[in-house]
Amino acid sequence: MSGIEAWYMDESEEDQKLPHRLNPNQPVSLKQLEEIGVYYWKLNADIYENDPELQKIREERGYSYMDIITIHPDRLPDYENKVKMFYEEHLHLDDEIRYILDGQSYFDVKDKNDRWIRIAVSKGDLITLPAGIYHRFTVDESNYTKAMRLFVGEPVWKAYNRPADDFDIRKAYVNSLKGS
Ligand code: KMT
Repeated sequence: MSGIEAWYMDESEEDQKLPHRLNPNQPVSLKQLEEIGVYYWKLNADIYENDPELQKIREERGYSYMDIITIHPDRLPDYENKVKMFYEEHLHLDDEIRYILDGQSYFDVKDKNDRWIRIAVSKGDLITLPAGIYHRFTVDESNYTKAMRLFVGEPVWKAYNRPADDFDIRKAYVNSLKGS
């Protein structure tokens, strides 16, 4: 498949790890994601340790830092609490850049009208979320994702839970959507 799949979420309070599709499904295209500043590349995760394509993206975009996180009950201390924490609606002062090396999970982002879009990511997906966008993350029922975390310079992981509307980065992000 070329590309990731995204859809508008239902409002149900069911388990966050479920797909939460509307019925009928309401798909969201890559173009719609780009309009809110979300970008995507498909890479070959089998060769991530020595991949010229990944290297090129990192050089062009200045992604000098990287580490690898394995999100799995046996690999991540305090797993269930972390899974809950990642699912709080929040923003960061910098772009969030994740390259999925194995497994699958969901990134949820808010659209211009404050509706949740769910983005299903799996092995080979590199996704960037812009600084200032409200978003959250969850594993699916497989409870397993291995991801490379990329960053421009020294990483700053701090998350600001909503409401964070007064941050300059939030205002700049909202402004960037105007007219599009
Ligand atoms: C983080 O910073 O650890 C996360 O964003 C969790 C999801 S990484 C696939």
